[in-house]
Amino acid sequence: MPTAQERERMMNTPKNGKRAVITGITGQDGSYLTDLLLSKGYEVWGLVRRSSSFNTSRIDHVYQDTHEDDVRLHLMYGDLSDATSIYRLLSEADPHEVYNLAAQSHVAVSFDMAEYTGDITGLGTIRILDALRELRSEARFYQAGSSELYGKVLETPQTEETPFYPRSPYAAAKAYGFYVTRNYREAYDMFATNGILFNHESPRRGRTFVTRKVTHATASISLGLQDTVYLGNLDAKRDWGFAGDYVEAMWMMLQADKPNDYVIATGETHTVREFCELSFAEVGLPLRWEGTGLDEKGIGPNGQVLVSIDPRYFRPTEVDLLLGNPAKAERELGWKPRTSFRELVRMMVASDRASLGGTDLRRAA
Ligand code: NDP
Ligand code: GDR
Repeated sequence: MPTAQERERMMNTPKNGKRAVITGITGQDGSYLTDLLLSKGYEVWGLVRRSSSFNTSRIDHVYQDTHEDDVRLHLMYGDLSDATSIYRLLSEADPHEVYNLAAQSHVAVSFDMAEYTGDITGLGTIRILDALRELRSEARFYQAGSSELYGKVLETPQTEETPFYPRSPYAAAKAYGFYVTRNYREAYDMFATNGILFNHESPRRGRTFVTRKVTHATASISLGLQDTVYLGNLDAKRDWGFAGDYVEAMWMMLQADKPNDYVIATGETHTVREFCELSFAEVGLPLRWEGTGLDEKGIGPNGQVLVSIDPRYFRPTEVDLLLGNPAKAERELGWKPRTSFRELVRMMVASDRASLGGTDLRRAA
């Protein structure tokens, strides 16, 4: 989370007269984008789902009571399944920019909730585009596309020209969102842009995604609170970047002269196994691997089993390898990733250790 000083700076930047709507504001990316836009002087309007428990922890540090003066962050209840709530938010906020980040974003869950994923992750996009059209809004629109679109990859590295081959209900729904965004750009001359973002992680990543699951388990095991973490496919390769860098790319895409589609990636790929190795090494527990297939284990220095396989985490169809080429984004937007893979793992482990009451081992050393 930002320091008190950073928050102070963020909330006290003079307004720049621009309003942005963010769907998915309570998620990982929504929270980083909110920090970024507030620090640039935007007024931010977020769509929040009703939940029986609080679901705003990632944006609590910038929450403002509506009774305060000069409120910069407005939250409205709504849901991407509910066109009326989307329309109401857009008409009230009258935004200059709209970032559609809301989604049922978990690939494995999309196999269990395929229809729901299609409704939110796919149709949710058209509900926003249609509301903008009805309102005759001139807002610039960002659609959160995904490297999952490439699925069973047809070339490596993947670029904006690489054909799609979705491998899950989630990816198929994102393909719909991608194509309607492009279609509304062409049909109605809307400023509608697709970001094709490769995996990006952070201390605010949901704990059921593999990186955070591993860094949280690393912290927990290092503090004696857990023995083993159970994972699925250790051989999957991903191009992992830092979410804080990636939300800057989203903003840059909407400042461009023309709408377009951009790959945002680091240009490096690593296996889940390598991620585990770096993560456990951070807390002084170097891993060695023993066994194969379902019997493979990650063993710690004293022979303890730190990583084990649970086939429950295998997917009916897997995406084996993702590696993006962000050259177009660098050339046209001037965007480049700033955080290395090692720095990302280190940041996540340190944050998880701190949240569990442990010290930062590097500082202590
Ligand atoms: P998260 O899962 O962290 O956040 C998803 C957000 O969507 C949450 O705010 C969630 O609300 C909200 N949401 C879910 N369902 C609905 C609904 N029915 N109506 C309204 N809001 C809903 O995702 P990320 O922040 O990681 O990702 C942001 C977007 O980028 C997503 O669209 C994702 O698919 C896409 N993406 C992400 C990548 C990544 O590596 N992180 C890579 C490429 C694309 P709540 O908090 O209440 O659950
Ligand atoms: P992904 O992210 O499916 O790429 O989607 P996730 O972290 O869930 O999986 C990455 C890879 O790790 C393998 N894996 C496991 N995954 C999870 N969740 N849990 C495990 O225990 C585990 N063990 C191994 C997976 O099989 C997979 O190969 C993320 C989401 O943010 C999407 O919304 C986004 O579009 C894509 O990234 C780009």
